[in-house]
Amino acid sequence: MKKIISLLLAISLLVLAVGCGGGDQAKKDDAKAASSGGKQITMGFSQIGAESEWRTAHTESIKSAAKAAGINLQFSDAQQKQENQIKAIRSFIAQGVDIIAFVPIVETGWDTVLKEAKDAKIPVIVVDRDVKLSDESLYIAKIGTDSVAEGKKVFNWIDEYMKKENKQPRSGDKFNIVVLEGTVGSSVAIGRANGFKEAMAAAPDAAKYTILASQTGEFTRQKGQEVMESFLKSDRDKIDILFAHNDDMALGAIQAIEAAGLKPGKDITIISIDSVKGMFQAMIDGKANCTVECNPLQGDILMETAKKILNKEEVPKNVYVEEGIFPADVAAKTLPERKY
Ligand code: GYE
Repeated sequence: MKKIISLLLAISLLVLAVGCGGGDQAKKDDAKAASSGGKQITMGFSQIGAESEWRTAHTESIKSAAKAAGINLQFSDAQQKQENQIKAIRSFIAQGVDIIAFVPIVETGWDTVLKEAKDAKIPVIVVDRDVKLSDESLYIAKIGTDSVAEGKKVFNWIDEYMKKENKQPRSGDKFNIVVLEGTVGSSVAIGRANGFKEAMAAAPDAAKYTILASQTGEFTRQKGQEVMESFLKSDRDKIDILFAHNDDMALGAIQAIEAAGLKPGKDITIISIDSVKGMFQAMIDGKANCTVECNPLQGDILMETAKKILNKEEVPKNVYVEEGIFPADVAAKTLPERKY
């Protein structure tokens, strides 16, 4: 099923790319397509904030895609607070926008406000993260990434790498893992943690690994550094592996590891998720080992989906964007091709 959706996505992105390649005429056509019944489409979009390099790329993708599609975007930044997102969605409803899209900072607590949107007959698209609702019909479509799959990829890569490099635990007989988690209650932090643990439990050599400590670093560089400092204070000579739920926290942690007199990427194997340019540079510098891709370029598919919904066309309930994995040995070759 996922393969089919990926294929459909690839086809629609291709169609989009072709559609955008025709210069002025293509732009005029897009603008025409973006108006329903002669009126320009207005989309209310609630973003969660600007906590990471990934988020900056995500916001940029949404804004430029809206422009290219001729959609009037009402953009609101919630500064990491769910209550601000709920306020923004209420104000979009009061304004009577044509469609609402939002990134749910946490999984739960959306039923009431989404019911208000439904009552006002405004369709809702969930972007990037997942929601847990009592009634799935409160949103039309979800566009984003598969965080459970990302967490699994992280563990499986670690297991393969430790064997390939013939790594030995720094103390005792098990590899000690520390985890920097994302925002508490967010679907991505929950999914990445669960995917990682599931893959670990299913591995034939599961007994070789143990999670020594796991704490939130709130997806920021600063908090990642602080929490890693505290991990190192108690377990400096035990930690073998760091799994950070995003690259920014890994980059903060690298500073803490160096300050503790250890070699990031060597004494401690480091893997995180996102694949932003900063992490590629850290890998080129020999300070990190791998990044699992999480694709923030969701703008075009979001605008395309919004137009289809307003044209009363069928859209898939869940669209996952395609994602890769980049170990350090491909970093130098891959960095010039990276778009974020
Ligand atoms: O991994 C992280 C960001 O929701 C997938 O949020 C997104 C995550 C991303 O701040 O860097």
